Amino acid sequence: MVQKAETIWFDGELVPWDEAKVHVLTHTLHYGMGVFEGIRCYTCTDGGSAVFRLREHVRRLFDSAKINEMAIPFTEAQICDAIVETLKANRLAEGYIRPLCIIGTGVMGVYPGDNPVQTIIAVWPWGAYLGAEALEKGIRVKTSTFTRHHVNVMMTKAKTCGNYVNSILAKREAIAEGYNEALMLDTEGYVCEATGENIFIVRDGVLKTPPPGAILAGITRESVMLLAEDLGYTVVEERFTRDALYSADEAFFTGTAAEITPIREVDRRVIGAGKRGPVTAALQDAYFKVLRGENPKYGAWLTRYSF
Ligand code: PPE
Repeated sequence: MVQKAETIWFDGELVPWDEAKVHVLTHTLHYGMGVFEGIRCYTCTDGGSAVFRLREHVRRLFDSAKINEMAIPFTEAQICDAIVETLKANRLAEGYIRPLCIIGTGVMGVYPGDNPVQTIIAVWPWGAYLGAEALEKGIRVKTSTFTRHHVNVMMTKAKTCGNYVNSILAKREAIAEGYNEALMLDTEGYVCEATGENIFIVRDGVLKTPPPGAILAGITRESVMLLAEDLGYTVVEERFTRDALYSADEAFFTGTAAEITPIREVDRRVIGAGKRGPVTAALQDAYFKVLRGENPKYGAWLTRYSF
């Protein structure tokens, strides 16, 4: 169960958690055209808290809305401010932030007409996405029978609600078969991403991640690429096949929710030593230092707040 907070920001007002409701004829409920973000905030070592890469996430929310021809009746700056206001109102020092824009009621039918775009911002405490042990021990992954979206079937650069039906199908299948997460291939059979994470492999100290294409270009992915270069690793954006993953020294997923999660097994093949590898561990360490405000080089990635 999601851990309740007190209030949810709803079109400019903070409303009590239990009263943040929409009508059953909300267009998005029927057809899936909505856009959202997932953002995390962390407590900092020197006190207070910080939202990680707030502006980049809010920018992607607006990009997603533009791609889907949804006009958000707020500015990016207003949404950034509203997120901080919601965190403070709920006194949330560390957790997850979920902005969501939906198409409201009005006409029914696929064509959404002039139905209003409604915006909510919910925040709640959320621990490790793939379980407490996952960050340390790694997870077991299975290649999905479901293919990731083709770039001309869904707009893969948009974080659209409906895109996640494909993710849910794959995730349910993986969990039902005893795995923690699904690996999704693109329509040509190359490794693409997971249901809510990007993927990296490491071989001989070189990191590889699929290029922007059918993937959601993750903000964690970009952050990890920069941190890996700081640590002296070469990073290439290049397509690779599942057999390259099977024979990698290390593999890991990145995402706001999943952070940096090691992969210890794929399709019954043990990856590397079958536990978190040294490159993954070094990147986790560098990433958490940034999130906790311990790396001044990336101070601009943090929006500080306290209450
Ligand atoms: N690919 C997909 C499909 C995806 O949903 C995410 C984020 C990523 C890659 C990584 O993107 P970024 O967070 O910018 O590094 N998935 C969000 C939703 C997860 C959920 O279950 O809901 C997240 O991590 O917040």
